[in-house]
Amino acid sequence: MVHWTGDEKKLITSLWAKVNVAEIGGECLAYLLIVYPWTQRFIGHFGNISSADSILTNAKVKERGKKVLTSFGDAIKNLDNTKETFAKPSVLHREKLRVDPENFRLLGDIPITRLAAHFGKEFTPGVQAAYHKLLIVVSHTLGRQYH
Ligand code: HEG
Repeated sequence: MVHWTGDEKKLITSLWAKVNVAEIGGECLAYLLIVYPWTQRFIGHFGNISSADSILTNAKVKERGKKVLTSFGDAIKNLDNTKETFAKPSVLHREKLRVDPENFRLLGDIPITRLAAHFGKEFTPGVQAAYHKLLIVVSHTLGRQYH
């Protein structure tokens, strides 16, 4: 099981309190769909996603992205038990959605780039390292029901 120091917990939760989940969530999912276009096959009826611009402004992309980032927030509320937070979503992604867990890792790297863009110098190497660790834990935990 992963161990979080008190310092890491503090760094993560104090930045998270300032994160606009809807805005950054929408950006993260849009990035995933633009940078790794094969992930578009999972999203079905989203209307116009024919260009980077249309993806970045698509209301359904924003809505779904918010959902995913909200679940990161749930993990942050319960850092010592991410297993519990992602037990059901893990089964859902494997059995119903059939998402290759490699994709979780791809999505995991993107929030780092968006948080850096939004928070600039406030996203210090210490905060970034704590978030990087969190994202690896999230993608690992979400992939747990695959093994
Ligand atoms: Mg997944 C639904 C979390 C990556 C495809 N994803 C969801 C839901 C959550 C979630 C919480 C909603 C479940 C529900 O409504 O009960 N997803 C989640 C996380 C990550 C992730 C935390 C991050 C690593 N998802 C991910 C990736 C893909 C994907 C990489 C595809 C490439 N997710 C996916 C699809 C749905 C969800 C197709 C169904 C959404 C729906 O039908 O509303």
